[in-house]
Amino acid sequence: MFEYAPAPESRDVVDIQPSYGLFIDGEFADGTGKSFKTINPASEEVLAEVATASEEDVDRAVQAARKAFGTWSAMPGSERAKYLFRIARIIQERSRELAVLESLDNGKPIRESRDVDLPLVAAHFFYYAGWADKLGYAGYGADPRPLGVAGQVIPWNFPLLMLAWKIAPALACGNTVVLKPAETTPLTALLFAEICRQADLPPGVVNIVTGAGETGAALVNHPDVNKVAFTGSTEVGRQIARSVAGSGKKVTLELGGKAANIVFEDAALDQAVEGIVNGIFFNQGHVCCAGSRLLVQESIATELLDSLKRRLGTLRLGDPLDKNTDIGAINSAAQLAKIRELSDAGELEGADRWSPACSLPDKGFWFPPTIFTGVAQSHRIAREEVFGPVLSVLTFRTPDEAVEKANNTPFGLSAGVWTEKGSRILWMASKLRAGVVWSNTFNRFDPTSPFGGYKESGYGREGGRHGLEAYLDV
Ligand code: TXE
Repeated sequence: MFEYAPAPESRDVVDIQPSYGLFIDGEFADGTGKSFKTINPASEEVLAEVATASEEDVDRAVQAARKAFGTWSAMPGSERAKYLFRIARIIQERSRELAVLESLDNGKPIRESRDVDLPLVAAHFFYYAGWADKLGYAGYGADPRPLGVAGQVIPWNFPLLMLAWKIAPALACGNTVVLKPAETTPLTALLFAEICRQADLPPGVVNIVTGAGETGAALVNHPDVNKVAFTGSTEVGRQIARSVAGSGKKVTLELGGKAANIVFEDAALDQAVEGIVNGIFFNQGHVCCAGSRLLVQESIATELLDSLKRRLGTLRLGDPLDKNTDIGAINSAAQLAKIRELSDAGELEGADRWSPACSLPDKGFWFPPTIFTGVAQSHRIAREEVFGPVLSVLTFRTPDEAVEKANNTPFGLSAGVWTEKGSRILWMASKLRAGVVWSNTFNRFDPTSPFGGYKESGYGREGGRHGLEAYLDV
């Protein structure tokens, strides 16, 4: 029997200041510009006022990173590793505080920030710390060189984890960093800045500039930035690719997705149901590799959908700090509006909408777990990234048809295959145009595995040995 942990987690474990400045050259400093409010999406309560970095602030941060680059890149890899190991250990020690802050600022269930995000964040720092003194053995020649200053722009769905994916490999390779967190989730990046100080990381090696798209644009377009790493919308990814074209900057882009989770009639159905739920409802569906299209073999469609609906009826939506919560708050009013708009379009285009009986809190941004059946490939909910707890169900008869439908998308980030047949798994994996293919599981991550997409899902790989390539001149 499943035993529930006592609920809820206390928010008193975090000390949120009323206002935050920028982290430049090892110090928290006031910006020269304006400020913005970051709110708790589950209650709409203002958590803090955060500085908006102007172009001038971004310039100061880039200059600090440039100044630090000389010493940091010249330091033996074994020394850089010590700092990264230290950061990883402090993250573990302060993981409860980080997890609570992440759930407050993002809206994700504490069970996810505590049990998924934070362990992975620490694991990425440990993993890349291990590479820092072995770069000569990474297969890129004896003496691969760091690129210089990395300008990194990250989204709000996994604020700390995206920070770890970006900062850990950059520092291990000897680069210095200016990172801009998303405007709706800046707080854990600022707590991470404090951790850098606690770890005695030399000033300027990591700089954090907060703000919205203008701050991000000032960073990626700064002439003294050598490498741009971006995770976010395909639209902004395109803009960035255009604006840095011809500048000599190296670029990696991790953009949207519209993954197919493909269930064959011989699959273990109970496991598949859990995988479908995890695939689309984990983190409220705010996941670039979310299994947002369920492709189910026609012969088992009714049985699978019945059991999926029964399972959805047991999901608990509510307070992100409650340890029993499965589905937290939608990250922002803007994202909620987008989810509503696409779901309404699904109904208008003729798909059937279903959600379990579920009452939504009065305050905050919420959307119930939702399934659309009778979805055609031409429907917007089958083509566009909803980035919310919305599953579109399509059916297929043959493996060829499954492949054709799965690949019929402008994206190519991930896919899932559920079958007991090993040969079919291998055949499907060879046909699917997706950077990651999971089989009989979904949404599994590991720092040793490269992650990234085909087509409009972007280019470059993060994670694993391949993740080093993005930060080295080889
Ligand atoms: O993304 P943006 P938004 C998708 C998802 C979502 C949609 C919109 O479908 O519904 O994008 O989300 C910074 N130059 N993904 O509006 O705007 C911005 O400040 C430089 C998928 O939040 O791309 C933030 O830090 N930076 C995705 C980051 O880009 C700019 C994760 C992402 O914001 C900028 C998030 C500019 N011109 C959304 N404009 C994934 N791949 O996981 C904005 N930013």
